[in-house]
Amino acid sequence: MLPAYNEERYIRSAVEDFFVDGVVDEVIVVDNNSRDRTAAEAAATRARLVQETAQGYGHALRRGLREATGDLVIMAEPDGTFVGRDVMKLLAYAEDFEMVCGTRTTRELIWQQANMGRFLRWGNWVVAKLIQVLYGGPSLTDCGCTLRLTHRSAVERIQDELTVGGSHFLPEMVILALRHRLKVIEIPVNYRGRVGESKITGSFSGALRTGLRMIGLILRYRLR
Ligand SMILES: Nc1nc2c(ncn2[C@@H]2O[C@H](COP(=O)(O)OP(=O)(O)O)[C@@H](O)[C@H]2O)c(=O)[nH]1
Ligand SMILES: [Mg+2]
Repeated sequence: MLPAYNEERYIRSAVEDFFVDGVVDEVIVVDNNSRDRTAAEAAATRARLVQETAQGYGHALRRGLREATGDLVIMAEPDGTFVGRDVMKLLAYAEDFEMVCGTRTTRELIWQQANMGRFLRWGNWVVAKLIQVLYGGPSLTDCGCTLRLTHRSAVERIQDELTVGGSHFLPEMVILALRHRLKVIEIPVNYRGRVGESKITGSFSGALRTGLRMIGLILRYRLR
């Protein structure tokens, strides 16, 4: 499932890349009010196109989680940063875990053009450790990796409790999974350079704002 906001340049390639032969049955593109040709480009692919009008990364992903019909639901981004064949790595753990999260902070898998410099890498790591420590999670080293696999049954357990519509959505999913005692694991995935403009972590202020919102969310859930 691919959330898309103005991703006309890569959406077609992304759909093809994630239609991994023999394992992926359905690709859903959630168009989130794109003002470019994203919807038209997606309509020309084998993907199922749905329109989410509530604007935001979290809104788009939550819609995708509701739309997906398969037993295993994989989220990714249609911007060239993730590699379709990494789906196989997620699947390798899907038998033993209900949520398999990717991490983009493994040095060997950060490509040269990737937007994962020292600040983002350590920032993601620190916020992930906060989740790990406060919620008794497995080893977590990235709080913001969209590429993850979740069993349909696990999605159904947490779906109605998801509240975040913005860019800080991902930690909420993990926290709810851990609170429901679902089996969660994190594994290294490739992280490449982006095609098109980054709308969240592309600027220092955007990354900082998202990070602070994540920390606020993580602390608030713990105090409840
Ligand atoms: N920022 C943002 N991204 C959205 C929205 N709706 C869907 N998306 C998608 O969410 C993903 C993350 O955004 P991106 O610009 O790649 O942020 P980055 O990964 O931090 O560089 C992309 O696939 C976007 O197309 C939205 O309203 N805002
Ligand atoms: Mg991205």
